[in-house]
Amino acid sequence: QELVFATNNKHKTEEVGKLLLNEYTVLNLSDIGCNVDIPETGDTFEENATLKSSYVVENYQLDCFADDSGLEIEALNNEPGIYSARYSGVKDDEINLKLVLQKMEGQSNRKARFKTVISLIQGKKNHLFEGVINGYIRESPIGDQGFGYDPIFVPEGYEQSFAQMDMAQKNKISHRAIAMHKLIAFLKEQQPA
Ligand code: ITT
Repeated sequence: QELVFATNNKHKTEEVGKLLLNEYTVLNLSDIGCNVDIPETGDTFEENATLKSSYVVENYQLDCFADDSGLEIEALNNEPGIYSARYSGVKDDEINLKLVLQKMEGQSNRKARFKTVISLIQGKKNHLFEGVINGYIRESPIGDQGFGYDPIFVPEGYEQSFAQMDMAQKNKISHRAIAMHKLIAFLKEQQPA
């Protein structure tokens, strides 16, 4: 069965694809011929996830889900939050990560969390699923796997950053995996016995 995932982010597609393996084939925006960077003008993860899923429903008449996520850092009043993808003003993971480290210089409270909200639109109804993982921000980046802020985020109870984990390991604990498991459970409930 095919499932449309309204994203342009290849890393998200890969992580989500692995979680849905054997159950669904994931099609991202380019797979359905959509080459638009859907505007994220909302004030919350919920609103932005819904803007992305609704865009596909309205323009392609396909049921679809979308993921809006970000890093919330306690000492920065939960920034970058919904601005995670463009914290510095540009959509460049490396520059945005550097800006976070700069703002966190000398800061002793390193607590942070990653959050994902998934919006699934099925039959015109919007269903929201959330995933959160707590952790802390390192003083310097480490690791070369994953994407975004992974090299500076260490999940609670672990020594390694997300970027030092392979995808299978990150997928066991991540914010995105937690939200996806809720989505998968919901989809299973929908299927006739
Ligand atoms: P789409 O909107 O096309 O899905 P995007 O990259 O713009 O892709 P978001 O608007 O949700 O996605 O922005 C989330 C940003 O937060 C993303 O660009 C990363 O910098 C960061 N981020 C999200 N999930 C992450 C993860 O699992 N690991 C590291 N950084 C993450």
